[in-house]
Amino acid sequence: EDASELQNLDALVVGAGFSGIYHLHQLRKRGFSVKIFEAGGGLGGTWYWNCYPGARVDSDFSIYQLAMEDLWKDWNYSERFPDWEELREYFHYVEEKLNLGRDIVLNTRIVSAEFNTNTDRWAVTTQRGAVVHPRFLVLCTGFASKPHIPNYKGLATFEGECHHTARWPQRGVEIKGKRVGVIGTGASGVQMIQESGPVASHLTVFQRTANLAMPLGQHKVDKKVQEKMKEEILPSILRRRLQTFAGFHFDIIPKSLFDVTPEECLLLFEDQWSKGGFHFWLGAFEDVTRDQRANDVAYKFWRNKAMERINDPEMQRKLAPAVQPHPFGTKRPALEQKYFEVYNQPNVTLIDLNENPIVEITPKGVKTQDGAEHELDILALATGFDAVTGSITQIDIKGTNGVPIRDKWGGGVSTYLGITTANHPNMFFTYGPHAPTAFSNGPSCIEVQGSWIVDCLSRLRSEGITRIVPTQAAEDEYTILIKGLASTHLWNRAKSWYTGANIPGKVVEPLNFTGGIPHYSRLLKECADHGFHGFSLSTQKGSETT
Ligand code: NA7
Repeated sequence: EDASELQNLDALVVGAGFSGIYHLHQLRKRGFSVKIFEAGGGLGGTWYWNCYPGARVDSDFSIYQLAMEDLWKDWNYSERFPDWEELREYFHYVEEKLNLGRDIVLNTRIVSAEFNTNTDRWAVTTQRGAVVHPRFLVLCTGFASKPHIPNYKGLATFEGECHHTARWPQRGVEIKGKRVGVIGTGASGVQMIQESGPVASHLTVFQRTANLAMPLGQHKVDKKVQEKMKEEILPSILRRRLQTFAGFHFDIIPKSLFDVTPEECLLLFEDQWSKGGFHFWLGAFEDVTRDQRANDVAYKFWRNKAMERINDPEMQRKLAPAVQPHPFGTKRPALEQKYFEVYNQPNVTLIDLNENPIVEITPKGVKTQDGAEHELDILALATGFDAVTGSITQIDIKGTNGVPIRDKWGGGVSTYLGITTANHPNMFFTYGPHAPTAFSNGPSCIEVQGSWIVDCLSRLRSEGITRIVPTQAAEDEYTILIKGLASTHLWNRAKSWYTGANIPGKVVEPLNFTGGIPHYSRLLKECADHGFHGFSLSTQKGSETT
């Protein structure tokens, strides 16, 4: 790299997933000098790291793309829910189409950053010790880039192959004919389990909480059908995303489940169920995630559907408990294809960790409290992430008050607009804390936040402003709003990454903006329309503006 070019960067973008490439392209287009530093060996973010067997997206192909530059015109997905390999091809396509590669530095992890108040620039240090000094730091690190590996006794002694799902070897691992163990039944675990069950010699699943999984509804997408869709409705679908609660092409039903007759409700449930995807969750009556009584109706429907597919009563009891493990939809339901059928296979064992916890990992496998040693060749840790905040707090980013972000958020997260945080000037983050992250289609959330950030930087430049930082008061107010919005619903009744409850010792609090995309967009717009209300803006004396 040309050293001087890197020293005078207007913006350093961290991460080359959807958000990173959006920012690179849009900022470059407006004449900013920008680079992406990406820790992985390729583009794609989540789809670079998550290459475990069966990894695929849970958003329909039509909404899982960037709307900018009419990229969709020359791209076709082959399946309704594309897998990681096809998603990587999509990133490759975008990279070539927009000529992004020349400004992306791969295999480069950021380890620390400190803002220099004399120059209004960040000093950002990479793992190899290189330091760059961008005006703006844009963290496009996603919500799931810090894997969580439970602290099992003996984990390092295991003699087979053991990998976290998000650190699955890029070379792949042969699971056919092997004794496979999977710990965790979140979205990743469910995908890995349904892929392993049919091919492994034996599959042992270690489950702590039953996943209230719903049918994916996968199918091939014909090229002709897709071309027709592009001519007719795809542009509308892409715009529609930003008008719905979760950034999907369908929306929550704005009425109570009890406003309709039980018959109408049942027929509607059946209809949503048959559509596959998240219709039954993100297209539900508005009170399903708000009112326990409405939630009970949805859970009962879900349970009947699951029970029909499981043969053994013991399996039924563990996978579809009579008492719901948490209100339906307050924890991310997985989307599955043959998940429940896997448990009808004779080569599959399901351990309920509440009844029979893991005691230790041995050289041969996993030992449970009942004394059994489950022998394995491959152990997959589908144990999730220090989600939402971990992607940012794993970088040593020092505030202007000397407090690292890890410590600042250690007692609870506070942000302004889910995009910035006090004492960290000229730093933006996307698809992270206090944004619609957990309840949104990634590209939708990213386009809302990204367009705001790009406009903000353009305006600062035209007004000669070199520093922007939210006030503590604005941050406090926004953080109260986040808590208020979450408190009206049942979200806190589930232990999950939505609230940090999945990580031992992490403060349990709402980590997401739960008011939906349109509400969130409105807040961003109001802020910008009122001269970046809640921020203090300043200009470095004598500094040449970017
Ligand atoms: P998740 O959804 O956080 O799932 C992690 C799973 O691992 C979940 O079933 C956990 O059980 C289980 N887990 C975590 N720690 C342990 C320990 N110590 N012992 C046993 N089991 C454990 O992560 P995913 O990767 O599946 O999905 C993350 C998101 O990516 C997903 O929501 C989508 O948005 C895409 P628990 O449920 O906490 O009892």
